[in-house]
Amino acid sequence: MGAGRSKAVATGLKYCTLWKADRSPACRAVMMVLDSMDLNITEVDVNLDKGEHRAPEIAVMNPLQTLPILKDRELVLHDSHAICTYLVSRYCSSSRLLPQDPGGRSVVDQILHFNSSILYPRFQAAAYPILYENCNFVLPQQIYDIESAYKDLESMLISKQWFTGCWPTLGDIALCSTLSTLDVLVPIDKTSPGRAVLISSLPTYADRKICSFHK
Ligand SMILES: N[C@@H](CCC(=O)N[C@@H](CS)C(=O)NCC(=O)O)C(=O)O
Repeated sequence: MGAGRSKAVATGLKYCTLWKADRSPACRAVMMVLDSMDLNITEVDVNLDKGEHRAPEIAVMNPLQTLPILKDRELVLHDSHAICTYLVSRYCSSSRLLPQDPGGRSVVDQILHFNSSILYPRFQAAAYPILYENCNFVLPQQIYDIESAYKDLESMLISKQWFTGCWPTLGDIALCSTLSTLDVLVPIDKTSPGRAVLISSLPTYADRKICSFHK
């Protein structure tokens, strides 16, 4: 596992370690949040294809045997949404990524729940047969479900540039990370104006950044 390939920069958060796989949208969301706060932590690459996430030292931290996993001193978290909200609440002085007022916070939570309960499971239903069952195409039901999620997202963006309002927040990062992988599985039609807005909000994985959020 990652020990040999881990990146120990640890400028700001020297007690934090993230176990991650770059192909995972959940992991990339955490990495984008870190980037957007200009924070570095120790990153450990875990190879999902080799089943490294099921190794005993991982299972002891996360009984669900999924990535990402964040450890900050004695605290261990294993859900990307919880990790992102923790990192921002703990280490970000600005409230732009995660508003502190109850109304603004609820709007972000609402989007995070949409990602966690609707979009991410649809990504998994489409990707897992390809990743783990030798299937080499996305099944018709999964295409239908993902297309219908695209329609819902398009509606959520009417008269808004970002899912949570006037600027991008944690909710946008989580959705955009999932969407960037979904777009590979079921391409988003770039010719429709609503879909063009959707695609324009996608991050380029190359630099893991959507934009500078915290300023
Ligand atoms: N709700 C979790 C989902 C985490 C998850 O399912 N991660 C996937 C990678 S995208 C995983 O580790 N899967 C284990 C596997 O493929 O066996 C989160 O947001 O962190």
